Amino acid sequence: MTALLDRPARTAAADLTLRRGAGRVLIDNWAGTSTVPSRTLYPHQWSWDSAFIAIGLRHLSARRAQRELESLLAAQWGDGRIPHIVFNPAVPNGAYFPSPDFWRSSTAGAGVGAPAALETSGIVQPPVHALAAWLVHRAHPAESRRRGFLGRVYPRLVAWHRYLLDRRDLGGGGLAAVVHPWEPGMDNSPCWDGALARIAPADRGSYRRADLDHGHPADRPTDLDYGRYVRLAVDYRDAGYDDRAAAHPFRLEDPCVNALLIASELALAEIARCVDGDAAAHEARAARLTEALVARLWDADAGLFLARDLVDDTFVPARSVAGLVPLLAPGLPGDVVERLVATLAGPSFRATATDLVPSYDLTGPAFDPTRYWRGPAWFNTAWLVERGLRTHGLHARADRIRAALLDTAGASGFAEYVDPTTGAARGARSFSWTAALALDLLTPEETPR
Ligand code: 2M8
Repeated sequence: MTALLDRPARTAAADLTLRRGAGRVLIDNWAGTSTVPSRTLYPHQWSWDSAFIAIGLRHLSARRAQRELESLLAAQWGDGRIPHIVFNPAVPNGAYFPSPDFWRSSTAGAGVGAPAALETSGIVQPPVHALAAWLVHRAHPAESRRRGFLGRVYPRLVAWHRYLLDRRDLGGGGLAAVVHPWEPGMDNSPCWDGALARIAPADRGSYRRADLDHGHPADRPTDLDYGRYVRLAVDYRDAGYDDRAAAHPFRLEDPCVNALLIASELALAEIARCVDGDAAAHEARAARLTEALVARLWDADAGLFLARDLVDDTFVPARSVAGLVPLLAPGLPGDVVERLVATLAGPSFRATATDLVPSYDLTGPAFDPTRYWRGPAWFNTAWLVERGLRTHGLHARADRIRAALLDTAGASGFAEYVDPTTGAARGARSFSWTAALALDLLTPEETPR
């Protein structure tokens, strides 16, 4: 019998303890208008973290969940981009690198509409925000209507998607591209190794890493990779963060980013129905994106979606959890769904000891159970795969991931990520999205997820 079937059923008492613990993490990490991912490692506001956090916060306080998203959207640039970090001016410069004086958004990004009154990074993260806004609304529609929440966020979310589909369709095939490994959120994934190898690293003496003050060097990206991250960010900044001018020597289409865009376009369709927007246009866009995703990123031999490197127009062979996230798209062809489910249940992605989904192929040549996004299991991707399985009515499989996520979130002290082969906690503890997404899965929804 497999570990999947052996997992003991959760008790009401265990759920209550977990709910209290998750709530405590979110309260402790609240910084006044938004939530930090971690008090130690990430002391500012991160874009896709805030979206996941709002999805959990909605069960504690609808008002606070709305503010989480509103504070992020207040940092939106004139060209529609939502920056991946919004800096808290009260936090000392050296607490996180790259810091505001590195990105210089208010001056370097002025030409493309960076806000003048606050500092942000210049790159983006995956578009989970419209999905989060819709879920936040649905938790408390009356409170949402009273505050005019959807009416205020809708135009900003539309502008955000327009940025991704206009300025970032760098391959011309109707998908959004990422231009830095931090953009897809899976920073150190083996998926970026080939494309990063072409980038000359910045001089090691030109910056100081702050992540190693809190994170273990064996878990975090190497110095060589960090140098390349810095080089890409400096060159983008020096091109004024203008996608029409930047060379973008690192440019790829990522399946997770585009799957989230599809899910968020469908959420925008729901929001549009509440605010007199054009729901049909959002649905049509989601359908076109789904077609493009399958046409450009599906690889039947690999059994999952792959990233496409736009520099040489080739598939990236590395198999990562990003390739399973398109389960979120309800319009996927049936045979694609079947293959994804088989891949998920096979030796590459079924970590039998934990039932969690590793970030990278367990049997792949670059697998490392502890190093950042090169194998560890993360809770946000487990939540996305769980939701994707439910999208296709695969509730029994989703239930297993749900139980694994809840058990491991609690046992690991709401770790940032875990070793998928043992469940051992890695990275930061009391990590916000781990707490938020556990809280979300503890709370039944009125309609199936
Ligand atoms: C990690 O990324 C940051 C850079 O954005 C870092 O390594 O310093 C990633 O796990 C990313 O997905 C996440 O949003 C961020 C904050 O939790 O940390």
